[in-house]
Amino acid sequence: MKPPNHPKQPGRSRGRARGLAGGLAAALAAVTAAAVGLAMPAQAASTLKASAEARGRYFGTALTRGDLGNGTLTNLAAAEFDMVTPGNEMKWDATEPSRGSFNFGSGDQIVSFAQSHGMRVRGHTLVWHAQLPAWVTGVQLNQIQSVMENHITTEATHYKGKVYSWDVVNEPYNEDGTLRQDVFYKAMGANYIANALRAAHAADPNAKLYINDYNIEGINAKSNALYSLAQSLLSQGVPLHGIGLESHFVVGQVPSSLQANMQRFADLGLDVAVTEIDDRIPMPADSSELQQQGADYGKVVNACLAVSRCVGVSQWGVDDGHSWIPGTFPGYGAAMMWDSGYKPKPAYTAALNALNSGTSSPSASSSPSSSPSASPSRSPIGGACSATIKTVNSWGGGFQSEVTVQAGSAPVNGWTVKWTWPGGQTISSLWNGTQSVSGSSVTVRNASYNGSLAAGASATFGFTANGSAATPALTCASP
Ligand code: 9MR
Repeated sequence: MKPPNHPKQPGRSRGRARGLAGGLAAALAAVTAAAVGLAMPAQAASTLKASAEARGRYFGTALTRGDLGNGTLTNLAAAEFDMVTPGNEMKWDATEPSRGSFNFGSGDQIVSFAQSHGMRVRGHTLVWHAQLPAWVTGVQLNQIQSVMENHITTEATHYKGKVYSWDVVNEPYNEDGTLRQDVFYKAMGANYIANALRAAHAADPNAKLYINDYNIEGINAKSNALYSLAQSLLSQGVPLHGIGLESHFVVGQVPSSLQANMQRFADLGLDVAVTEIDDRIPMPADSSELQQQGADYGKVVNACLAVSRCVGVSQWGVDDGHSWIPGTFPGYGAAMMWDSGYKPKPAYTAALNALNSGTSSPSASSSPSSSPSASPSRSPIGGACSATIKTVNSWGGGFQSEVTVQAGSAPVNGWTVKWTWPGGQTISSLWNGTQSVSGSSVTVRNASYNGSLAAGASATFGFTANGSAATPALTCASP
């Protein structure tokens, strides 16, 4: 199936990620939050979904039915994401391949995967010029409205109560802000959009109804046209609830007006969501481009966090090995937060740090220390704190761990966790704490925002490391 034409954006830049040391960045974020009265997350977390939930957001991914057969990919998706968009399975060609004959089998499989992992679903998509079976364009124009409404009603009724939202109308605009002259427009003019939204609302009154498009992330002719349409639809009482910003970016080219653009739609009373983010890099990607990609992801997450009606961010896929980008943009790739070996990239750490601290700067720095320690697995019962470690992901040559620090029977104000690596492991990136390393000994202290724990309360920090996954004995102390 031919993908939509996403014009390549010229003039890519090769910037560098911001280089604030993590402790300083976290401290600045905390001070800024305190100064303006913003709430910091009650507890910074170590997965995208937990960190997003702590900020009242979701973090999603797109999955196809083919992906469901890949255990590594689905385990990672279930660990990190709490929202799923079916990549292809709810599109018209999949659900009504011939007139009046509906097939929801593949979409249902995505829904049941999501439900069994506590994830919600963004329905995608009811009306779109692409992945539209040929029979639709063969229908007489005076029958298109009833064909469209029947499709919407049948599909949205089938998934009633099972989807959080619907991309009711997908990619309706040309780049110059005119509406595409597709079969729906030819039959109904611009009214097809209101008709589609009304039909979807009648079928599933609780689903959030979206118009979704690409190249509308910044303020430009296309987003201006959508903004005018949204104003007009709302003034007519049409059930439009949100705007989906697909966000298929080129590295270094996240528009500077992203947040302002989100905010103007939010100010109309609409939700906004980043629905399909990826950030493609000319291949081969070098390390400065991967750092810039991290800055890009951080910028997008921070924009979403800054706009209270931005409900969440979804990446279009999980790892570089399954992304649509190389097939559609030859010469580009590496657009995801995980590489093709499922190893998290700087973009993952940047997104997580942005969620946890309001900054996309890295939160860890390595510096030598001379305080190796003994390693009982826990402090004594009733002691200041205890710490436990688990492996949350691993790949060839590396792994990701989460450490939970729990206060004992009294509150703690500051904590220090120490361990010794058994087999030459080295931390590559750490969040929600500050580390110092001496040979095989690691010391991690709390970040500025997660050191104070009530009796029995816990905080987590996480890291990625090189080497074989290991769960060394930890000590925890409160200074
Ligand atoms: O990821 C989808 C890919 O498998 C399909 O071949 C392609 C066909 O159009 O659609 C892709 O998903 C698109 C999404 O539905 C709408 N926005 C752009 C996405 C990437 O092309």
